[in-house]
Amino acid sequence: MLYFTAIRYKMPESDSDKGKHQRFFIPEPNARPGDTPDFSQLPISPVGSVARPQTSASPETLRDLPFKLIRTLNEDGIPEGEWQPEITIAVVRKIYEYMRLTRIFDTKMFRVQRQGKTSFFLASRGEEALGVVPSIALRANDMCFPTYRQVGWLLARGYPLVKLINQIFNNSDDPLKGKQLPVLYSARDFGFYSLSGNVGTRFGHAVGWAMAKAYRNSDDIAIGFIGDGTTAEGSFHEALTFASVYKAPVILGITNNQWAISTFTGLATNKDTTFASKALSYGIPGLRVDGNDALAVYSVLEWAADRARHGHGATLIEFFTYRSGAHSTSDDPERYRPKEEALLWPLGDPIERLRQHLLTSKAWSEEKDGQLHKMLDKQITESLKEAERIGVLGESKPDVREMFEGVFKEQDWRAVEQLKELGL
Ligand SMILES: Cc1ncc(C[n+]2csc(CCOP(=O)(O)OP(=O)(O)O)c2C)c(N)n1
Ligand SMILES: [Mg+2]
Repeated sequence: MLYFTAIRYKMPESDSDKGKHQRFFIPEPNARPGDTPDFSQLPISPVGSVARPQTSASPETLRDLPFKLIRTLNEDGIPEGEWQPEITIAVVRKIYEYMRLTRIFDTKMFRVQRQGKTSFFLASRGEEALGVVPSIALRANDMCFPTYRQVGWLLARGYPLVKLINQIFNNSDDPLKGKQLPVLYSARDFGFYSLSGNVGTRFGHAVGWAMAKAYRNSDDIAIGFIGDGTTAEGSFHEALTFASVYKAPVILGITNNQWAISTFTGLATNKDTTFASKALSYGIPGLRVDGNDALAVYSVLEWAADRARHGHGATLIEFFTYRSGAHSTSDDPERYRPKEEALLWPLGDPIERLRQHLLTSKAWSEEKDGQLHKMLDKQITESLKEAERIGVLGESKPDVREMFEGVFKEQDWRAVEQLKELGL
């Protein structure tokens, strides 16, 4: 067993260094279970304080942006500053509805896993804006290369709930025929590229897809996502090299939710910088945005999409947020972070903040809010019942023959042999 402790390395001593030693450094989060959470050192800019450059601005003029935080909604839910998006109240309401739908869906499906009806589930609690807002801000022909925490994209584009649940149950109507885990969705017609259990693969695929579109003179763009922890993988840097060298029309989003299962952001990047600042060495713009402020998220996406569609290339965006639930149904965050950390996150809850905005802008009421909740809850309960009638985990499954279909254009010899072994 390997123990990481502070190991002392004896360094060559100059006169002034006598007695000093270099210590092997292991980063540690500010607070562990039982400690009081401390967010005082987070680099958070005041609401509305960041200037919005022209979308045609050259990257050299944008070098301070990765160290600021773009925010629009103030404490009263009123937007401030240059990054307020041009958006109608009907679109804001739509964003809000789908964020609420995502939260209810996640909560119910998490419970369903505890009831043994599926093997695994993973929720996007606290990050609902990052699935729903891009889905609405980008066009139907654009393509999202998502992480597993962005089911909101599919919900906002009207992907049938029953189909999602059939996949989660891996029953006979699973649209992916048991080839994928629950939550690893794939829906090309909804602009949602296949998820993969191997984290970090999305960026390279997004850049390649975007390059192919540019090659064909299309103005479709790609958006790819990666988690904070996964930026420590080499594939992140390879994708950025291609994106910047070929000016790929792509938005590259880092979902910085502060945690990578049980490891904190300080293990993926030096605490004295930001994830967005990695853009600087690639010569592309890097933005940091409050991921719990749906209007700010919409605004930066519009900015980056406009650049990509007009030949100005890729933008790296750090969505600064907090994973307020467990990583997945297999995780217990109370073992590695203070229980109350999520509640004390200084940028609040994305759904509550948008609700407050709608209420203060008089475009919404408590009464309508209550009706909406009931309607969404009913929609999910009914879809759940319909999928349960087909069968939950183990009660029903896709035909084994389907496992061999739709993978290779021409059947692979191994699959042919396995089919024979099965007598099919
Ligand atoms: C290539 C690879 N390495 C490790 C894992 C195991 N794993 C799954 S999720 C995860 C943490 C990812 O954290 P982060 O990138 O911050 O994304 P988040 O879940 O916080 O959105 C790890 C290590 C994996 N699925 N794939
Ligand atoms: Mg993370």
